[in-house]
Amino acid sequence: MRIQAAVARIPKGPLSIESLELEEPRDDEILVRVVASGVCHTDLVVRDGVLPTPLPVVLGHEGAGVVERVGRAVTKVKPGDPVVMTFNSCGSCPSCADHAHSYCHEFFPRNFFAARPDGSTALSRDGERVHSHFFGQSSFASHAICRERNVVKVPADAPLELLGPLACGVQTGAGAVMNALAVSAGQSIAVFGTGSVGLSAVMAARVVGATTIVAVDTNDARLAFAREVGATHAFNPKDGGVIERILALGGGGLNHALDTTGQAAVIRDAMACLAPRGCCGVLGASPMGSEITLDQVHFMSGGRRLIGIVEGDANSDSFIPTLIELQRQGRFPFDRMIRAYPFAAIEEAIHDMEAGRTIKPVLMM
Ligand code: CXF
Ligand code: ZN
Repeated sequence: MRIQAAVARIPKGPLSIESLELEEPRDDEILVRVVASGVCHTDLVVRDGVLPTPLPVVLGHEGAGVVERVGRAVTKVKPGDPVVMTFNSCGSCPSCADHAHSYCHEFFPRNFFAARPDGSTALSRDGERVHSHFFGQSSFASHAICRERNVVKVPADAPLELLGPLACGVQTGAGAVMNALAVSAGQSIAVFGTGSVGLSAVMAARVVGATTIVAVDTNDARLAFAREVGATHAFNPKDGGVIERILALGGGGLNHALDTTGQAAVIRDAMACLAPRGCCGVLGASPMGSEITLDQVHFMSGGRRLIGIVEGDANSDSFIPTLIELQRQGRFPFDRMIRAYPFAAIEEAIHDMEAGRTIKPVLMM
């Protein structure tokens, strides 16, 4: 079938909306009419050629839409079902067997190689091969093909135009707090970086009852927003002394820290804010080969921990509906981060995100 899709053709170049040919879904595949797709920072990192995704490719991995057709082997969803498309996994490695599918041993090939495991792609333009299946979906398009492993059914009355970001950014931040760090009532956390992932973490920390929630960012407007959605303290590194100001809050340091920036210097600061036995989570995309340096004695002697977190440790089939219900109850207002753009304005959406004008752009297909 003919579809409209935004194609990344040259590293760092603009995404061009083109008419492409999309293959029929295979037996184990699901064709989704995309209603809306969030834009994630990782889409831009990949567009810039920092990660090994082949071009030309259709990016996008926060798709929400309606199932249009399913292959013969598909039983999880049927035509007409409203769905969100999340990250992909193999289903057969030790992590998948353990329901830890964000730590799938094939996470990188299944999400970043932008092809089926057999190397084929579902997209083409006049015989030219265009890479599909980015994060098992390539959702910057009017239609996308996914599989049972990365499709999540959502309630029929849920607002599809808002749900795409739950597939990656929001799930990542909220899941880091609720699942990976397992922050509990009365505990403390600092969140470094108040983009959509960091703000989702702040909102989740409030939901679980953390009593000290520190937001750290160089953007004062974002810090003000962070306070509105749950931060009890907001510090701008430009004012200096962030570590000292956090340690002055008492308790010998924080129970938890979360770096959403992927910057080594920030991770080092986040570690420095931890109390003995505190844990710092790291989840930002950084260039291959990036290294972290730590104060080794401080790290070891307090029994502090540093962990990598992918997609918030989420079991998406249950976690995404939970976040939808929390939003419906007014307890997790992730919708406040979203600004909608027509699909044709994809470049404007990306520029606004990069300039810090928009927290989370969502493209309306
Ligand atoms: C990514 C971030 C970089 C590591 C893999 C998962 N999340 C999606 O945007
Ligand atoms: Zn993402």
